[in-house]
Amino acid sequence: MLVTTKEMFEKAMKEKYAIGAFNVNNMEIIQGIVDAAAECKSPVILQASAGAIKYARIGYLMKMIEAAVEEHPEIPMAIHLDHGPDFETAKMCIDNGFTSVMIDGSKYDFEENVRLTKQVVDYAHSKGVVVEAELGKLAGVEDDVNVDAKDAMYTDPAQAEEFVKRTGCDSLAIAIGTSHGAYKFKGEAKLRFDILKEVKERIPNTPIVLHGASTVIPELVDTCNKYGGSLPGAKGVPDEMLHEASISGVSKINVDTDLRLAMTAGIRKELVEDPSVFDPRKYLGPARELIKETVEHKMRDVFGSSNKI
Ligand code: PH4
Ligand code: ZN
Repeated sequence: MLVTTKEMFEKAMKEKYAIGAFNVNNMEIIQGIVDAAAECKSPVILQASAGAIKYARIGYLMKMIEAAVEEHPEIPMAIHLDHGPDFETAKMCIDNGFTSVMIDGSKYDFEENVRLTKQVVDYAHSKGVVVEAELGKLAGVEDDVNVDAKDAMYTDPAQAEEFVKRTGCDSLAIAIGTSHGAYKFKGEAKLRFDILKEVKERIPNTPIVLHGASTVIPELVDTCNKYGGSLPGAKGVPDEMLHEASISGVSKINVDTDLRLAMTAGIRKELVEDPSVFDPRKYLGPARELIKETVEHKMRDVFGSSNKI
């Protein structure tokens, strides 16, 4: 059934687990994710970025998600706008049936982020839709960035408290050292759990969101590389850290890169192993299966959302 993330997060916060939010761009990705959720009996968030909406077109995305909801009526599913860039995009998604939207004002200064977020919150709440906002910078924390600059990127817990109070947002994405993509850390992976703890102390009732949280699963990277890809030095957030986050107050964990890797690994392997293949079902089918296995692993072994419907 289609639900808002509000109901999902209430249960997740009480029972200390996280819900996976997986980026969708086409049918095989949607089916792989939803089949995994059904197998694990897990709630799931399907999220689309502005880029995904431009690529797949909003009508197609909504109809495919509608089909997924019909196929699995027992699974709580939310449809969420990821990184909404402006009020107009958020409004368009709300008007098209999304159950939650993110407004990403993190590129603006604090006051402008508050203003924009509040504008989206007012419209969304009037339509029964919930809002995720972001505070702090998710830019890759590079080795050569000096300590002061690194500290400026992380979310300031006191500001987070003020931000939530002034905007009325329903959940908050924070920066504690993750970043988007396949190259998150140059050296050892490190997340600022101390900042997460302080944020939770200040806003215990606000669900916290972790972006840029793919593991960059080494087996998938190896398969890509083995079959002609080139992803040297790719590195993500280890499963153990994501598990710790999910029992420490993070309620939503975003995953896109691992799905991209699964899809690419599956397609590369099939095409290289049998160069005579030209039926897309022959390589998209195995790729969809690899996405399903990847999502199942996260729900069951890392996020703890299995059997939580
Ligand atoms: N996201 C995914 C953003 C995808 O414009 P676009 O479709 O490329 O945007 O919000 C994440 O937090 C994913 O994190 P990951 O890269 O670690 O999977
Ligand atoms: Zn993100």
